[in-house]
Amino acid sequence: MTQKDSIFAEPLAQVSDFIFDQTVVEVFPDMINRSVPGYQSILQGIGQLTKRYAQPHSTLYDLGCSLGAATLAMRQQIADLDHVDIVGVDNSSAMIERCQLLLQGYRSPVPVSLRCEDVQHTEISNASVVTMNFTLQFVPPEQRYAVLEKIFSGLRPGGALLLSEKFRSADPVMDELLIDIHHAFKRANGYSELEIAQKRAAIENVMRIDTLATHQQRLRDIGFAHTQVWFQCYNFAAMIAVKAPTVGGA
Ligand code: GEK
Repeated sequence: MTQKDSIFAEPLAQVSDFIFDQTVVEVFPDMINRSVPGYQSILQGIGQLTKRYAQPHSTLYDLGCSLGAATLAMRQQIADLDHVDIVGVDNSSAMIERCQLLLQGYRSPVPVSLRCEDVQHTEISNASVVTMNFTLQFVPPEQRYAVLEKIFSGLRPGGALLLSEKFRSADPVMDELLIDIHHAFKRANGYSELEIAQKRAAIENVMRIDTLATHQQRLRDIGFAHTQVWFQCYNFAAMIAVKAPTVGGA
């Protein structure tokens, strides 16, 4: 079964930038469950929202799929739709290889194809649901608009983007509060001060987070007709952005 995450348990002479390699793959389910408040609730919500927004004869995307947790949550809800398939994308080959293996353990009429590539290069077309569950935060900030714009163009009318992100508060006092209570959450889940501090140092260059206002403004600027935060716990939030249905309902 899944191993316990102890990657940052011993003092490191120098903390390198975090990468999603084989070591991370081995502990990933434990790591994400103990680090992301509400992770399981968000997966459940992704399933429910997929059920509402998935359209027959369309493709669903899970961008930054890791070990396929969101892919599975989506797939469970669309088994009765005609001609749907899911594309899972991750730029870590270690993640994609393990994801492929894990998916083989589940039966479903819905085909899933996995691609090892940067989401910046993923072509999106005929999409009804696109999920980015804690992935956009790893895309360089200056590339985020282009990635989201490409998703918007590839969505069918009435389609939805499900975007979950760690965020920062624009108010420095409140930001400190959110960071503190998130660290308390990690401590309560068994991470030591050393683990929390070293993980923070490893991630700070690779994960540059936006405010919720930045996210929502960008989604509106791109053209999404409706946006809403549907889940928040501390500095973690899940949003939905919906592309307007065509007038006349086509
Ligand atoms: C889940 N969604 O369990 N292109 C493709 N993949 C990327 C990129 C990129 N540019 N940058 C990072 N990744 C999952 C959890 S984890 C979140 C997502 C976390 C991949 C990276 O390899 C990793 O697998 C994933 O995005 C982020 O529902 O660990 O905080």
